[in-house]
Amino acid sequence: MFDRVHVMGVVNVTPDSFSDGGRFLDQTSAIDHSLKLAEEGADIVDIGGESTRPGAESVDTAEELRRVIPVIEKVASEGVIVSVDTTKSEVALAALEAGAAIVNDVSGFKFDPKIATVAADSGAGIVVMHMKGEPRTMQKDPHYDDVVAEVRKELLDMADKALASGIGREAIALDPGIGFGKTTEHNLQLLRWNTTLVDDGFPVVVGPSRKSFIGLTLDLGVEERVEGTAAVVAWLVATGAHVVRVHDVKEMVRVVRMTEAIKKS
Ligand code: HH2
Repeated sequence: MFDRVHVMGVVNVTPDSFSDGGRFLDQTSAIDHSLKLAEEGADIVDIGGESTRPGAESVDTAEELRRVIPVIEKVASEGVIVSVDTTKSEVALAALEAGAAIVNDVSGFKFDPKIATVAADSGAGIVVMHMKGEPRTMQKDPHYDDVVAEVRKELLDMADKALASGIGREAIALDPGIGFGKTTEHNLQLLRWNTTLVDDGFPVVVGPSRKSFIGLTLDLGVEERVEGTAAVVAWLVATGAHVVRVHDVKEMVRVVRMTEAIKKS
């Protein structure tokens, strides 16, 4: 399916993202950072204009378009593969027209089902991610009887929806949504059983980067989670994930290549 694990670099053109909020809000710094991530080895640069951190308020469509479209246009024109991190079909459509190749929908078509049609009509790749609830409230006591089985089933249902909308099987990737309506233990369980999801035959994208389950496990703040992220990335490569979504691209490309070398030896 993939000859090697792909690294997706994160660029948040937002004032309020949990780890890089406000750093790339102006277009020049967002473009420069995107190109830097590509130079450091990102296979895909994921550009988003709305934070989905727990408790985040939503952003209106016009503002999200204003934040991301000029950045996507420029970065894609430099030959970088761009994904757009959005839950809105209007933003997804404009991003694809501006040169994005992939739509990364953290709501898995739940917030705006028309995203599936936009992806189908364009032939773009689509990442469907699992989220329980919505960002404003998702971390208020999330409950599962069996987190691995439930997330897997919901992801396969979303994949069925994507296929029914006319999206090609090869264009669909699944993401368990680390930190989206999950406790630390839920996140650790999903990672522990990553092979279960990988076995379903769709590419698997996972975004553990700097997230609070790492902070809670190691008792570290958001600026000090790079080693914890590295451990998760190594585990994901070892257990068969296809794409890792990370902020620290230079470091994680090295972790990915090293772990792959062991795996392939
Ligand atoms: N996590 C975040 C955002 N988008 N997309 C996918 N496919 N998988 C993820 O795990 C994922 C995602 C949250 O991280 P970040 O973009 O750094 O923060 P924020 O939502 O605050 O902008």
